Amino acid sequence: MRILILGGDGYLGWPTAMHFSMRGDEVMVIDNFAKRRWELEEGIEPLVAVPSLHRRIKRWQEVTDKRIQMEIGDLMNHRFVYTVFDNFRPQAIIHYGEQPSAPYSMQSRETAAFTQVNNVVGNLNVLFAMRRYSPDAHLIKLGTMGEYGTPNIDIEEGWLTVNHNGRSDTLLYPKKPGSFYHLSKVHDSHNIEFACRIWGLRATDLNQGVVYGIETDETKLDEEFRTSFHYDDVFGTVLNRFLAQAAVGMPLTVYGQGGQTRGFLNIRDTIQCVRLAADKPAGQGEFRVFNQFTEQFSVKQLAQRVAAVGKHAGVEVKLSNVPNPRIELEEHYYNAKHTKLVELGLRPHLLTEEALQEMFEKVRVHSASIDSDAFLPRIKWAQD
Ligand code: USQ
Repeated sequence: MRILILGGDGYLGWPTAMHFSMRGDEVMVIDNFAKRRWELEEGIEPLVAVPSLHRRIKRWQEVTDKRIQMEIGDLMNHRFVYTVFDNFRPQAIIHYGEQPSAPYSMQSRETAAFTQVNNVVGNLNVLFAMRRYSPDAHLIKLGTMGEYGTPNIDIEEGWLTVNHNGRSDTLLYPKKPGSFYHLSKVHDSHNIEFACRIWGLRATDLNQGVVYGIETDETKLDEEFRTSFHYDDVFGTVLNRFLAQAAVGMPLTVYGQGGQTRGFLNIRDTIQCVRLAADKPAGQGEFRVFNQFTEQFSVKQLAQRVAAVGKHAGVEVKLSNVPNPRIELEEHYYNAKHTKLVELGLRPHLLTEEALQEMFEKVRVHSASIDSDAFLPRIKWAQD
């Protein structure tokens, strides 16, 4: 299959590119290196420096004798997007190419506006390019479980059948997201559903939970294939942050009461889910939504489990209830369906004690380079 990966330099995009290339697909990655620029702006670095994309692709060819193609450019530039689609004619497009951080989007008017324009317009350009050059291609779009928020009813996979005043219809599930970033993904979902409905495009929206983990089968093949692991307050997701905090014996930053419950998945399962979606594409005109996570935990439960793993390794780790910089429910109902990917064959890598211990040790090896200034949350959702 000819697979175009948008955001191929990122935490998830690069391991995905290696995975499809390894199994023999023709892979092209696109990136504009915006994430590397945001890291400089925010004064943060990944746990281990990540070699340039050029270098990783060159090394990939040396080690595996397989070629990953690359185009450097911005999805906001529709001429660039059109040229790529015209030349490559993808059969599947895996779209990770967006600003992925909720805190970044809540930093200022400028970063909120940037996040929404960047994500929404970039995605629109992809939809128009598909219509023009690859109308039969399958869009696999990374959405987020955060689109739903934490409603006081069960969360369905994308759609909800509503009975109202004696009539019934199946509508996109109502959204109650918690940041301007999460809202950008809501807007994307609506635009994609509309494009499927009016132009007959095919798309799978993967509403992904919080990803954790440091390696995949392919990143392990060579030192230079590592992916970008963040533990800072802007790009670090909660479990990755807790692992880094525990590795240096710092208290775990549980925001507020820690009753916030979310769906989680291992980075290996991100790759697996995307592959399952690619291999069993949506039908022409179909907008398909899968909730992509394997287990749910509260923040407090996760912190307690990481502290136990630290203790087992001889590190005393405390939990610290820091004032919550976000506006979110800290105790709430949470029951999100997630059966569709399992029906397609997903075999989850669950968060066992062994898996946690292994990740903890992998992070601990690099503890000397961990900057503990990156642990405290600097960005608040509301002014004091
Ligand atoms: N949290 C803490 N302590 C921390 C960091 C986070 O208690 O040090 C809490 C937050 O308050 C929140 C939960 O952990 O309740 C998750 O926060 P997060 O930073 O791990 O995740 P989030 O901001 O929701 O965003 C991440 C990714 C985003 C993806 C989303 C999936 O950055 O790209 O869309 O996870 S989900 O959360 O399911 O919407």
